[in-house]
Amino acid sequence: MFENILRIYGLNPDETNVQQFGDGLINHTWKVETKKENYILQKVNTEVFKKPVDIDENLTMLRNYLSKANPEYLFISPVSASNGQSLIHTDAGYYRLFPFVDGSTSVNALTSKDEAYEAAKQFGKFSKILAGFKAEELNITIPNFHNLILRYEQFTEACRNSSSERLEKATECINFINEHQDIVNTYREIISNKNIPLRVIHHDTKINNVLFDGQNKGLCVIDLDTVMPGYFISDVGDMMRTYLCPATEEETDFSKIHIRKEFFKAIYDGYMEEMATVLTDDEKQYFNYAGKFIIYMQAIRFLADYLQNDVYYGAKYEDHNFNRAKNQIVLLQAYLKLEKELMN
Ligand code: ADP
Ligand code: GN1
Ligand code: MG
Repeated sequence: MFENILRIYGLNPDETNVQQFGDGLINHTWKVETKKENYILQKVNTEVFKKPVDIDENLTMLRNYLSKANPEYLFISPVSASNGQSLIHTDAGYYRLFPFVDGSTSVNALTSKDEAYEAAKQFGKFSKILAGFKAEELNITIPNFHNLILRYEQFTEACRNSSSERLEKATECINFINEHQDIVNTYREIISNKNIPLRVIHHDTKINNVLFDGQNKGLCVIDLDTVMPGYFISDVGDMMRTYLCPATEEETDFSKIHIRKEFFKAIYDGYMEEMATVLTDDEKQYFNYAGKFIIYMQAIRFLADYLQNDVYYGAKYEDHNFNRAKNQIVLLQAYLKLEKELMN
């Protein structure tokens, strides 16, 4: 299956080793090893990204801007195939190839607060260098991706259309989501505040979208498919969702879910080291709202997917998305308990 694709990139299939790689939920990712170099091959999920060309154009715009604004910045550009294209379209789908960052690692959960600091700094640096880029020039690769008002509407729609069996199982979770609609109302406030601008936002700052070197220093951010105009709460919030807790969203032993306060400080320090001079005073007021915004939205997204028979995230076992939603609700409960103390 890969032979044709590898040849388009000028690689000899007989001299390459191709293995599935990473834990991304959306695209298919493989590591391609050759005698000379290693690569990451990805098949774009076109159920999620309806127009892969839009992503490819965004990557080109970002690369062009970053190479001038900060030539030292490590930006992982897709490799051009022999036809000169960085996105290839075959009968099997859309593919792109990235250079594998040698010596890099990625993790699904953080063990030290220094890693949280490093990762937050990498995402902060990305937004800071791009602060002069006109965010509205980017293509919108997933419309309304982090629009919480719409996500809430999709969730209520999913409740209406769910099977009675799944609806019954999810009742407690659904009630929790409905009782916390104040989180949606705060989002309304934010988007109508003229002092909270749309910026170039990564929109997927979970921990396995940062590469680390062998000494656990942040190297660069990856997974740029959802880089779009957005609000800073999206990036800060997903860091809180995935760095504060020692357990991942896959954990089903919910007793392992708790918030590590010192990791909050590490996120704040790392991100603010880059972004303190960029964010407005109004944005800074919402720093700790960011955590509940994204955890709540992720709970809604997993729960809505469960109610719709797992069409978006897929499920590796029967109640997978139900458990992920419950996990995120437990995380949100823990976050809400500590919310007032976190900034101190
Ligand atoms: P997805 O959209 O499915 O999450 P990612 O682009 O995040 O896909 O890639 C999945 C995983 O592959 C990452 O978490 C990381 O471990 C690894 N990866 C991706 N790009 C590179 C790269 N250029 N060098 C090294 N590892 C990479
Ligand atoms: C998806 O692609 P990946 O695995 O980095 C998802 C994110 C979710 C995340 C939850 C395009 O991210 O929004 O937060 O799963 N990406 C898309 O793990 O939906
Ligand atoms: Mg990813």
